[in-house]
Amino acid sequence: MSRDVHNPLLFECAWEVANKVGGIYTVIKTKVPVTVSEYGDRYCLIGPLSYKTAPMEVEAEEPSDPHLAATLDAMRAQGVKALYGRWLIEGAPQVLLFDTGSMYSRLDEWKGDLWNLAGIPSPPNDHETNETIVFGYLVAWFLGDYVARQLTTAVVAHFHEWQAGLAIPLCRKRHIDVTTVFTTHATLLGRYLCAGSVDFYNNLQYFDVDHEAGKRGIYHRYCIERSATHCADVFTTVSHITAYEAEHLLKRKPDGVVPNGLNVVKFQAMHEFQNRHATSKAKIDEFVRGHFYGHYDFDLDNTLYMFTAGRYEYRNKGVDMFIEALARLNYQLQKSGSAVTVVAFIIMPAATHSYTIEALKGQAVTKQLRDTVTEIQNRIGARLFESAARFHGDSTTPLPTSSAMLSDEDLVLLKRRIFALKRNSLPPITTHNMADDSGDPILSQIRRVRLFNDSSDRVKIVFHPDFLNSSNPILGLDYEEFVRGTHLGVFPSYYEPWGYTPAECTVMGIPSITTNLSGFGCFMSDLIERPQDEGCYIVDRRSQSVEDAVQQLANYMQEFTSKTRRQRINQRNRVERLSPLLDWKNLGIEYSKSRQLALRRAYPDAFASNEDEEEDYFGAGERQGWAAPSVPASPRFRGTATPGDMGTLTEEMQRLETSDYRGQVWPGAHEEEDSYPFPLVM
Ligand code: G6P
Ligand code: 1S3
Repeated sequence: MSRDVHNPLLFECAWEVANKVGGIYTVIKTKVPVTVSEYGDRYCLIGPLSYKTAPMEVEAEEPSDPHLAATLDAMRAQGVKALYGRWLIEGAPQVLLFDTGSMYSRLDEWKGDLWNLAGIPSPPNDHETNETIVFGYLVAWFLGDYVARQLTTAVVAHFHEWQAGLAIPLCRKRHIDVTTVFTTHATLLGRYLCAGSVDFYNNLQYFDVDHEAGKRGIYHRYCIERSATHCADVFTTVSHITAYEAEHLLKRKPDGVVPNGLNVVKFQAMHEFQNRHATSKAKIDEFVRGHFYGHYDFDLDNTLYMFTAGRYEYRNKGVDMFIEALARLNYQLQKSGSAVTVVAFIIMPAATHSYTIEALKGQAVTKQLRDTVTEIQNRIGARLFESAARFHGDSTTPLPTSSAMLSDEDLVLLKRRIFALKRNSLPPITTHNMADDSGDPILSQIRRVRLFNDSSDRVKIVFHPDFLNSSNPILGLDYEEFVRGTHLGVFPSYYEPWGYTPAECTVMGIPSITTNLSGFGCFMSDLIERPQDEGCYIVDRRSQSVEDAVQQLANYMQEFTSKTRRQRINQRNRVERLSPLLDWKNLGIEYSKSRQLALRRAYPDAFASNEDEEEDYFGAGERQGWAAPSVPASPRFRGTATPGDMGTLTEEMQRLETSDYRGQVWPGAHEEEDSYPFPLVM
């Protein structure tokens, strides 16, 4: 019996469904509204059941699809615990979460099966791999049972990253009638190799992958990743740079690139995002006054907030380069006698014990001072009013004088608060007690470049080794609110398949610096002629030395500090105009294409009589809702490029050679212009 391929069902499976760990959560969550608008209730996400977060994220309900209900009943009868319901996010999609813990009793059996079926080994004490195996077997079980009951409609099963990808080889080996898509957001080996001291990009094609994986103790994980890659009907990744990496490290050329988008929210009032910048900045000002108490000798009106943020991958996320460039910026600002102060924040979760006493004290003493000033202000107000109200117009009721308004008691109280601000030490670099203070790479580098928050330093540093949260007693802002209040995001990554942090800055109208080794950086420079003119600076970490790249970063930052407020406001407007480039409403089409390709590969006969329709589907006419940012001061786009053009998701890609990745000139690849099927500048 043939299945309906025109209204397929979609199961999208990831370890981060309703379970926030990192960037994949953002991909899935922000993409839901466009996927729901395409699939409605034919869409269901599958993830692991975390009893800690699921109650907040998911509302349980009964499945309306009788086949799905029957499948779950059958699985539950064998001891599987699962939660089915609605994920409480925009789009409210159906979600199915499996409790891996409920099936650990079968772990050994499944490990044996995996070895017999695919020759994939699994060492005993790797918890992450055990989770991956149990989860993969549960998902394959579910899909196999489901399509044995539901026989009329084609099923697309889309998997993200190796941790959710094990079901793919199982589906293939068991001939489960679904079509599969595998999207990788990085490669295991790439991440490991880059974190070491390897010249990664110049040697990509020469690595002995099995040997390298074995050396790092990740051979079994690598096997899972590689088998998911090879068994999927369609293989995609998030950027051209990672496509190139995947081709060499996973040995399959991706069918296409599916750039990550965001759910761009447009405010009613055009300048609302500027107002939000000012409001959030005022909250950061408040923190800074407290943190630098006793050394608050700089002008907040002439202070710029720069930051970097992300998972703590010191070298991969370019924190090494950021700190070195800050030291150079400090020197340049001191030498030029600049009145500007830069406060650079590093927001990266690390192992900590608690907040430092100093950090808490800073906020406490400034709060006390503020409360006292407010009390005195109220008393002065009352005295002032009283005295003014008593005026009769003769000399017995003199006009109020300023000296009579501040009482001796108030003055004493005020002095006590002021003296409490005295401090013998410099403002601390970090807000927390670090578990490994002496060995921490970020702190070590800060010590090496001697950025100690001295009064003479024009660049101050605050290392906040934890996620931000509005209920945080020290820096009480949510991440989004914090970003809005800053002036510049700095993300000089060495390994960054996409990089949501600069993308998030862009949609909030905050300029950022990234590199041409990040998927996002490459994406922007592929689309825009002079990204730096649009507040999207890209450091060249590919073709110049580390020394030159650091200097370029320091120069970009210094150039930024020389802007006037008016110039910064204009630049924020320009940055914010780039948001449509990153909107899922425009980028979601690449995911649609990948699913179509998967269906065509799995069910070629169903499409044979309908070729015209397919041609049209992949044609330019399908770019939904794409509108280039409007005049005035629109960025100059490269030719007719649109996000749709960025995608390369065609069968054609499989026939192309290594050198064909957009915008890349890689060692060993053909370097002649002619070898590019997609000209860099159209
Ligand atoms: C926004 C607000 C302005 C404010 C400005 C500060 O544009 O609408 O009222 O003056 O931010 O910009 P700055 O770059 O100095 O933080
Ligand atoms: C990965 O998360 P990461 O920070 O480990 O996936 C993200 C989503 O695709 C991507 O933005 C990031 O570059 C990758 O590295």
